[in-house]
Amino acid sequence: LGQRGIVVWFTGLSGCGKSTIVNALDQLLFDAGRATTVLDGDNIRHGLCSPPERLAEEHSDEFAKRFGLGFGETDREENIRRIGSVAALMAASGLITLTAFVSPYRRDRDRVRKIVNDQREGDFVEVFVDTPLEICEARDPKGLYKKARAGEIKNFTGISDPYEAPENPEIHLRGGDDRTPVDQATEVLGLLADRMKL
Ligand code: GGZ
Repeated sequence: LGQRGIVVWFTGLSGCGKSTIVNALDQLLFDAGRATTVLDGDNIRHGLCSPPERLAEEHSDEFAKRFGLGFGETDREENIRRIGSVAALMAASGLITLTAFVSPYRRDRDRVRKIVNDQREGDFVEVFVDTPLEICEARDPKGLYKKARAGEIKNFTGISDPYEAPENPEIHLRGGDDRTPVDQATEVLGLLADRMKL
């Protein structure tokens, strides 16, 4: 009972603070002696869900076109499907699996919720990092919003692509307020402690 796995699914706009909170939570769980893993764009979109340009370096153009993923609606759907499947496997093997993806489509997130909860009810925890677009855009840590406004990046969530906010997330964090990422991670940890008898 003390070593059960779970999926903690963070969703929110680029620059909302998902990864920072995930990393703070990962550290808190490590300090509590728990086995965790973190899935985010930095590891997943450079491997399991590489873009076509990258796949084309080692595979045929046809292969890269079929299996490479960008940011169109269907590519995001497949991105979340692959990540959800991996997260479910990791949770089943006892890892606390923290994921940080924009995951803008409700239907895609709800499919992962179902897969994980069908495995064991209560194992999917959705955390909505609700930071206003203006704040994300002002932060713009990678300069992506600027490029999106200039039309240099297409399908950019919040600018030229939709974000469907969760209707019933297990946790709703309001980004851009006075709380630190550690405070926010501590709130999530409290819910995990209840669910998992940490
Ligand atoms: C949204 C994009 C885009 C577009 C590149 N739209 O702040 P970041 O840089 O590190 O997080 C964003 C990340 C989104 O990838 P995900 O795998 O999380 O997306 S999804 O769940 O929707 O499949 C951003 C960067 O990649 N990025 N182009 N067009 N974010």
